[in-house]
Amino acid sequence: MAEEVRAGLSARPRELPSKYFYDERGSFLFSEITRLPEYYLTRAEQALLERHAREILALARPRCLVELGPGSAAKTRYLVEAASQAGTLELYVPVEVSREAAETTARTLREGYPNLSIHALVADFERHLDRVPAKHPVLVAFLGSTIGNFLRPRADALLERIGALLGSEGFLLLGTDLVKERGVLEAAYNDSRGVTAEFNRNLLRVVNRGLEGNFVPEAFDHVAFYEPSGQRIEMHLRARAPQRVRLGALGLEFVLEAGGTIRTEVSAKYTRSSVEALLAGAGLELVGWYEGGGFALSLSRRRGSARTGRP
Ligand code: AVJ
Repeated sequence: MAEEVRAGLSARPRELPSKYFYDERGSFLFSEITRLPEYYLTRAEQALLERHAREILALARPRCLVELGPGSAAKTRYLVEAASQAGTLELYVPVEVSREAAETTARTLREGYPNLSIHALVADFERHLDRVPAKHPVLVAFLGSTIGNFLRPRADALLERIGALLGSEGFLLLGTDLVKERGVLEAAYNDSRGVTAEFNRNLLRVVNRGLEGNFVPEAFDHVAFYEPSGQRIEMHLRARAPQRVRLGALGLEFVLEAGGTIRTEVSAKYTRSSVEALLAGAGLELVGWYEGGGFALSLSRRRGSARTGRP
């Protein structure tokens, strides 16, 4: 965290890594976000999983399901349920930065599926995918449009590592939010109850705690807007008044001028062709596309993969 925060705050625009939103309070706030009327993403993806999980699992027939950043296991259930119907699944590996979230996910699934082996991996999936104890064939689930948090070329590098994990037999199930009317996108990140604003400010609390910081979260405004040229939502925090920021653990001190901003998240929006291009850049090819409610699931595998993908 120290090195990422130091690098982010010296960059322009100033940035903080969005993976640190999710401490206990942040995870709670995010689960509140998923229930907001404006935040359609989670409901849309769940509906797609409900409708298509069986077909997807019948194609992929994995022995091992690896889920990157599952958070709460709400969506995982559809996959595990469908996989146990396909009769192939032996091992579930949630990969989570947050130990609490990893353990909660593992516990929830252990109750429902006593015969499934679960190996929770507390790790940053951008760095430690090589630690995944995969049994092949594997299905990697990367849901929630979390891929959208990574700007290119970071997204490309991540997908390449996922491709390596898939090997010649594996499949990737990727959730991506779709480009749509600006008003709909911006409302999803500017909810009327201000939950997203609190979620955004929570990042400063996490950084304060981790790095002996003195950010005053209440002194920042939440700013979220669609950036059409990059096809992405950006979230920023904007200082209402000048602040002298100190991060004790970094020996870092700087002045944030009034109106100065820190970018806390990018959330890319896609089209079918931009998803295909992103996958192709990592040597992956699309084998299934499921779209609805402004969201899409794509199933892909390595180009020239050994398996036909037939049930
Ligand atoms: C969980 C990262 C996909 O980008 O939409 C929700 C997080 N940020 N509201 C997203 C989020 C603001 C979310 N992801």
